[in-house]
Amino acid sequence: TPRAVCLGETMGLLAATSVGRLAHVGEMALGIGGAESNVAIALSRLGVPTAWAGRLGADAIGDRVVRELTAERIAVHAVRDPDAPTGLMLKERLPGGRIKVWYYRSHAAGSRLVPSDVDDELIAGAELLHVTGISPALGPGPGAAAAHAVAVAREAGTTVSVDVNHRSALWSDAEAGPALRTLAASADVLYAGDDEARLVLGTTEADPETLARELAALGPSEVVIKLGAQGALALFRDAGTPPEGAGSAGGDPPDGRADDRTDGWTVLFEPAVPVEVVDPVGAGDAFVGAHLAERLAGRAPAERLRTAVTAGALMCTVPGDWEALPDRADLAAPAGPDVTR
Ligand code: KDG
Repeated sequence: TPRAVCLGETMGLLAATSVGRLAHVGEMALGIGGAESNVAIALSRLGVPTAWAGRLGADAIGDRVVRELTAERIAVHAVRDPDAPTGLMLKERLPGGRIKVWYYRSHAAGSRLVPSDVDDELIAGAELLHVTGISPALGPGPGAAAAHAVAVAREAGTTVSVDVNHRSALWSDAEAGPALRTLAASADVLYAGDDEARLVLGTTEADPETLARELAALGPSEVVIKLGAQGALALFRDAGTPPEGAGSAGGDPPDGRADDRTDGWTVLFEPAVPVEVVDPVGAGDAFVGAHLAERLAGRAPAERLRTAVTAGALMCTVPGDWEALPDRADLAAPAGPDVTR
């Protein structure tokens, strides 16, 4: 049985193979994409038996999604919708390394996900449920399905992980703010970028630690703020495993990490691994998947954060939303040029 369940929309992904406007580009490479299935792939590659749940068209792209996820050893729990196609996403590669994403997903199968599509037993039998703010952005059905999955998880004692994942192409900030706040409040583990944290909180506050503390006040026992090229900050309730290097003997925290234990919460900072960014899409999912995998492996918060930052950095160095997601061997490999022996 799966230890983790990721619920959301997975689409066909057409990525331009050369730089230029889609008005001119002649060739696109076909693959699949979806934030929640990216996290599922990350978890699976890091050794966590994982399921992905969602709704697909009864079409060839739907078949492609099933094949790819199955090949990643993910248990696919998909409703196949005969009346709607699988959604599509186009990636345009613009000069200067900028990547623009075009969605063709309204009225697609994923937007027609409803609570009755959710397999309650699958979620109740797992240790972790992962959902994102993309589901409520897709419409009331997927939003209700995610909320239902979260309710089932909470009832069963399954840990709820939420990545805010605000998609401004899908809904306005004004609509998203309150809905994302409700979802965030239902999480045990919450992931947000600093901009997303401000949107959820309706604040202009800039300091990541304050953002994390205000998000934790909504309910989560662990909040992770993704700071992109800066790194990441985690705030967690002390009840669990003490952070690495924070034993009763005291001593200085490891380099580059702030360790501030007050009021029953600990805050940790992990700087980013500097890399040459080729394609940042999927880096956030790599980060979240790696963090959750380490959590399920019982690793201490500092190690979770370090692995997450490493996985996110690795993902930035290659094109593709998920293909480069690391396995354990990739994470253990030393940084530097690849040497073929
Ligand atoms: O996080 C990467 C995702 O953005 C991508 O793979 C597709 O789910 C996706 C989305 O909604 O943008």
